[in-house]
Amino acid sequence: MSAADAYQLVYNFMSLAIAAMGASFFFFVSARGALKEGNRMAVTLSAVVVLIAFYHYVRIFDSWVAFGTTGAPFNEAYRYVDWLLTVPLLVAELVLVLKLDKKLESTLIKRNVFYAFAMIATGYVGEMTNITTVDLASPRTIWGAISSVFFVLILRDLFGGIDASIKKQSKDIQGIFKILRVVLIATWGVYPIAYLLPAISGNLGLTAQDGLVLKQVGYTIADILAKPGYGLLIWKIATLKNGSSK
Ligand code: RET
Repeated sequence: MSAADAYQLVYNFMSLAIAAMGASFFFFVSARGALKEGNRMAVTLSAVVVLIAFYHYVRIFDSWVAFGTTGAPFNEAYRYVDWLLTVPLLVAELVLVLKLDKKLESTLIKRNVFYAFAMIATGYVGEMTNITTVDLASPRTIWGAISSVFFVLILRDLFGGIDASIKKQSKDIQGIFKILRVVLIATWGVYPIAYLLPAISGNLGLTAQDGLVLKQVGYTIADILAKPGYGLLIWKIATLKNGSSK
């Protein structure tokens, strides 16, 4: 891929992300009004998440354009600040639609907000180191591994919460929870893989530039699926719960 094509590909995905975040914000804001009070909060959080992401993608896009035109360093920190704010909210919205007992709900939210902060902060330290070869002792690998421990703890807790909730649900809702479980793994799992790409590009027969491009495209697609996409599933669950007594 030429440098110009690579630049354009990332540019187009970032532009798509701005559109997806902005459009889904309007959707979530209008859709929440049709829900009963008790089901509304999760969808409100989706709206907050995509608004935060909309802002950050505007900044990310600007930073990419500056990088492409003046060679100024691309500011990856926007992504990490975005995740620092949105991942705890995404965790909270999932826990809210599980409708667990209040004590378990509050424990799960508090614990996972902490795990999310720790996952992103340690990942950021690793992200700031740039390597283009596999080195198990490199700071990127070590911080990435520490971050992954928190990642596994979050997934374990959320899956445990879904399991505790799913038995009490109607068949329709059970089906969506199953989809949500797959979406959670399939989208959140992209982030650590994208993080690794610059380091393993050489082993995959790719150039360092390919590694960086795939990382940016990977993070961007994952963000579109994990924020608006996931928010739509949460909205669907809230809508179905709205019509049932459970
Ligand atoms: C990092 C560093 C390397 C190890 C792991 C990571 C995980 C990141 C995740 C981010 C999720 C972000 C979401 C954003 C949506 O708004 C930090 C890349 C495990 C899971 C869901």
